[in-house]
Amino acid sequence: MLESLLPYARRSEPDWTARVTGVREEVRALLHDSIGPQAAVCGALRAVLPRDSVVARDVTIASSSWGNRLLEMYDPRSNVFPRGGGIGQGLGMGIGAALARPDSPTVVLAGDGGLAVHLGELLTLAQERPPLTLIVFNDGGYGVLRNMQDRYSERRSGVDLTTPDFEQLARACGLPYARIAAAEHAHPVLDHAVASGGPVLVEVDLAGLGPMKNPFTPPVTIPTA
Ligand SMILES: Cc1ncc(C[n+]2csc(CCOP(=O)(O)OP(=O)(O)O)c2C)c(N)n1
Ligand SMILES: [Mg+2]
Repeated sequence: MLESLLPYARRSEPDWTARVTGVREEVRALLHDSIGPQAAVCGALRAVLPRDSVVARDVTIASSSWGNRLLEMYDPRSNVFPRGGGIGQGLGMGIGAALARPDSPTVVLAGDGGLAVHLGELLTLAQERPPLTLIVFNDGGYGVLRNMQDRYSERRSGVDLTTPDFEQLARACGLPYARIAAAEHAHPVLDHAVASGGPVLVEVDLAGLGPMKNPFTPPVTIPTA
């Protein structure tokens, strides 16, 4: 079969690999730049995590903008994301992964809104105490929907939510807590949390950390009246 195709085979462009590598680097640099201070969280995560760590992600801006794109993954089995797009499952999936792989630290990326949907899983985390760092990106609501409403509609509705005090919530559950409120906190906080060998709730205070260059909106079509 292959032999019969040989007469049609052509040498690929000699600099093809270099061009592809160049485009990849360019796209990654653009993305890195566009996510502003969250790039520090992305970089710190990869720096402190072993290559085989599971990173389970809920459907939050941190996942859609960089966790699913910029954060390097080395094995499909460490790459856990709910393709159906439902919010709230990230922590449960991460706990499952962490209990299945107790020798490697697991990280969960969740938004404050998504975490609220399955908040009871915090108690599972507190009970089972796997080596899991739960990073909650707190922007006080459904950030991605807020961005879409700000861009495409005249007013906001149902997107600015009551969010718990995560420090008190963690304390009530007997979970260690740490906060990232500036880019320079990312590395030491995550290093400490991952090295602790147990569960930690890390809150990313997005108001403190600062905005992305462009508010993230997903590539979806909005139906018009
Ligand atoms: C079960 C479910 N309900 C609603 C939605 C619609 N939805 C998609 S993203 C999102 C906002 C999630 O908020 P949060 O977890 O705080 O992440 P943020 O967008 O603020 O980063 C919502 C409500 C969904 N995907 N799944
Ligand atoms: Mg949010």
